[in-house]
Amino acid sequence: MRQITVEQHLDYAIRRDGAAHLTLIDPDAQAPSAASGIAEAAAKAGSSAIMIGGSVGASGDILDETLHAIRDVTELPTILFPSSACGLCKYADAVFFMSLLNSRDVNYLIGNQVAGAKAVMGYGIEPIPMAYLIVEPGGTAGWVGDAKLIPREKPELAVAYSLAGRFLGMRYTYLEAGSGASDPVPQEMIRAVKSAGCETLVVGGGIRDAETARAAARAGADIIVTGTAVEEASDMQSGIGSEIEHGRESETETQIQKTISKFVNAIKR
Ligand code: 1GP
Repeated sequence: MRQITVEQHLDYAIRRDGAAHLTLIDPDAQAPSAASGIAEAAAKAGSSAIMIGGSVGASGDILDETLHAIRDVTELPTILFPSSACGLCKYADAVFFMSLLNSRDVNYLIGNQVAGAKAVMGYGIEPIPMAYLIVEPGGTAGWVGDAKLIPREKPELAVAYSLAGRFLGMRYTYLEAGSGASDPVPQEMIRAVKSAGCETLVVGGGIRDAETARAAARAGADIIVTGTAVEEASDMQSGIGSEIEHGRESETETQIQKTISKFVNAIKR
């Protein structure tokens, strides 16, 4: 039993370091054994929690098995990042209980939340209320969520959505450019949303290097999410691993860890 909530754990990390890093694992992107390697490296590198989710295929057995594999190797909190009620899992600690406020589809605004609320209660998962906003280019999440993408040059629209979320009781705002986005969320937009009083601002999508992560944190992001960069490091690591077989596993292990460490260190105050 945790002594503090996951939200308190994240608040503490943000207060201590200026910003926190979350490692995103898409259960559909690798085998559970590889996911556990990423989680272990994330813990060693100083990531504050593991986010688990994906736009398609992140549900059922593979989700359960990925959660088990992660929990076997680390005590870092696990936070679900579901694209629908199917992305819920009783083995997680918390869930970003989010509404995609700029969706045109009622299912992403409130339908899935209604479908999943009883499960969240029954499983005893901590819900963290979040306004989820998808910004251009938006990627798969934008397409699946039928988002009316926030134009990159319109920070005032992101501010209006974030304020609306806050007034509805959402303590978190997530500015999402889409996984693997060619352009991350603009700094000006991050600055505007944070200056307007957003309590906890999460930024992700297309953050591939330490400089971009640092710039987002300096602009006002409280939490930086990276998925693709870590996945690529993991793929590279398994490539190296299969070439050299056994023996240098601990050396190759550091590929993922190094990648995550760069983000963690870059965003520290
Ligand atoms: C996607 O914001 C996250 O929901 C992470 O994006 O995969 O581009 O790091 P990346």
